[in-house]
Amino acid sequence: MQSIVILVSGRGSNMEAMLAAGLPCRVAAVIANKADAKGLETARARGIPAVVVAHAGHASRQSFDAALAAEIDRHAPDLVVLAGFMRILGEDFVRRYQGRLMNIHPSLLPAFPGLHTHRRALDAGCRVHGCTVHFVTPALDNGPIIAQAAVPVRPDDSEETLAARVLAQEHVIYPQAVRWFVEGRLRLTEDGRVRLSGEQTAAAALLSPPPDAR
Ligand code: NHR
Ligand code: GAR
Repeated sequence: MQSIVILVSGRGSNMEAMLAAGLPCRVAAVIANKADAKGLETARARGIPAVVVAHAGHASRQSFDAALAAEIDRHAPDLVVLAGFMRILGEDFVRRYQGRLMNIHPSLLPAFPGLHTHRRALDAGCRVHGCTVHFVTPALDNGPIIAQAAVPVRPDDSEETLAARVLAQEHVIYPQAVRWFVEGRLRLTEDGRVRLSGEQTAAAALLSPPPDAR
C-alpha cells in the first residue's frame, strides 16, 4: 500500500476530508509549518504522527525547505499532499518531489493564482468560481491540472459564503485525486502532462474529470 504525507498550515479541513474518505493508503504523517495549526490536533486524535517544522526559526526559505524535506523523507512517502499549506516552496524542494507533490488551490486556475482568490473572484464579477487540484511545479499555482470543480457565484455572496461553497467541492475532488494517485492510475508524464487511466463515471456537470462511483 502506498503512503502519503499531508502538509497543512491551519484548519486542516481538506486533510480531514482525506482521512474520512477511507483512501487505500497509509497517512504516514501530517506536518505543519506552524505549531498552532489546528490540523495537528485532528491528526493526533486519529493516531497519526503530527510534526511541526516551523518556518519561523529559519533564516532563509532554502533552509526551511531543507528542514521540511528532511522531515518528509523520514517517512518516505509516495505522495506529498499540500492541504491549505501556505508557504511558497523553492525550486530545489519542488524538483525533489516532482510528480509526487500535489496542491489544491481555491480558484479555477489559471484564473487567480496566489492569495485572496475568493475576494478577487467577487471583485472581478465572476459568475462561476471553483477549485483546482494540480501537480506542483516551481512556478506558483501553475502546475498541470488534475481535477477541477466549479460552483456558481451568487449575487448576494460574501467572501465567506463563496469560500464555503468552494470548500465543499474541495472536499470532494481532493480525496478523489489522491485516490487516483495511490491506486496507481494518475501520473505526471515526462512531458509534463497529467495521465489518468481507468474508469470514471458518466459526467457530473461541472466536475472534471467526474469522480468514480463509490
Ligand atoms: N510552491 C510552489 N513552488 N509552487 C506551487 O504551486 C505552490 C507552492 C507552495 C504552496 C499553495 C498555494 C495555493 O494553493 C502552494 C503552491 C502560499 C502562497 C503565499 O503567497 C501562495 C500560494 C500558495 C500558498 N504564501 C506566502 C509566502 O510568503 C505566505 C502567506 C501566509 O503565510 O499567509 O510563502 O494558493
Ligand atoms: C482551502 O480553501 C485551500 O484551498 C486553501 O486554503 C484553505 C485551507 O483550508 N489553500 C490555499 O489558499 C493555499 N494557498 P483547510 O486548512 O481547512 O484545508
